[in-house]
Amino acid sequence: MSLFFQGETMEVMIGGAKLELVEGDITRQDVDAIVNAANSSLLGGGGVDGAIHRAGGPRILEECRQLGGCPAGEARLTTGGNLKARYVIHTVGPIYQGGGQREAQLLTSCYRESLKLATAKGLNSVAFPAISTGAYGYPLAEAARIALKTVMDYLVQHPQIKLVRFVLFGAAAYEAYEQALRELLRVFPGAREQ
Ligand code: AR6
Repeated sequence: MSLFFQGETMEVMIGGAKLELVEGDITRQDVDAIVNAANSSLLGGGGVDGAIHRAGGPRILEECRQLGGCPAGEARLTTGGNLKARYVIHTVGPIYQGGGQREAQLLTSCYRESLKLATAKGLNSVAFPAISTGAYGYPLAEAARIALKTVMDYLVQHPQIKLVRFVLFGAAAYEAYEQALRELLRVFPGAREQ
C-alpha cells in the first residue's frame, strides 16, 4: 500500500492544447494565471476567493480596490501577489436561482471572458476552479458541462493557450468534471484523451 496520496488527474489534447482535470488547491498552481470565483465587489470573500487572497497576500486586494467591482459574467485582471501564478483573473459567476435567470449564459461568459483576458495578456496557461458551484449553488454536473464545453470551444479557436487546468476541490467535484469530460469527448471533434 502506498503512503502517498496521488490526487486524481485526467488529460485531454485539443489540437495543440492540453486540458487537465486535477483534484487539488488552486492557490498552489504554477501557471501563468489562476482564476478566482469572486463576488461583484471584488473585495474578497470565503471559499476559493478567501483562499486566493490569503495565499496571495494584501497586494491582490489593493489592486482589486482600484477596479471598482465587476458584474456577473465579466472578468478583471490583477497580478498574483505572492502566488506562483503571475496573474489572478477575477470573474464573477451567477448565483444559481433555478436556471431561469440566464445562469448558463453568465457562467459561459465567465469562462470565455477569463480566457479572453489571458489571450490579451499573451498568457499560455490558466487554471480554473469550479466557478459558482460553492456558495453560489450551481449544480455541479451542469456547471462542469458548461465549463468544459466553453473552454474546449475556446481552445480550438485560440491556439496561443497551451494549457487549461481545472483544479477541483474534493472528490465529488473531480468526479463530476471527469464524467462531464468523458461525455463531451464522445461528441467533440478532434479531442483525445492522453
Ligand atoms: N482551490 C480550488 N477550489 C476551491 C478552493 C481551492 N483552494 N476552495 C474552494 N474551492 P466558492 P462560488 C471550490 O464558494 O460558488 C465567495 O465568498 C469549492 O469547493 O468558492 O463561485 C466569493 O467571494 C467550489 O467547488 O465560489 C463569492 O461571494 C468552488 O471552488 C462567492 O463565494 C467554488 O466555490 C462565490 O461563490
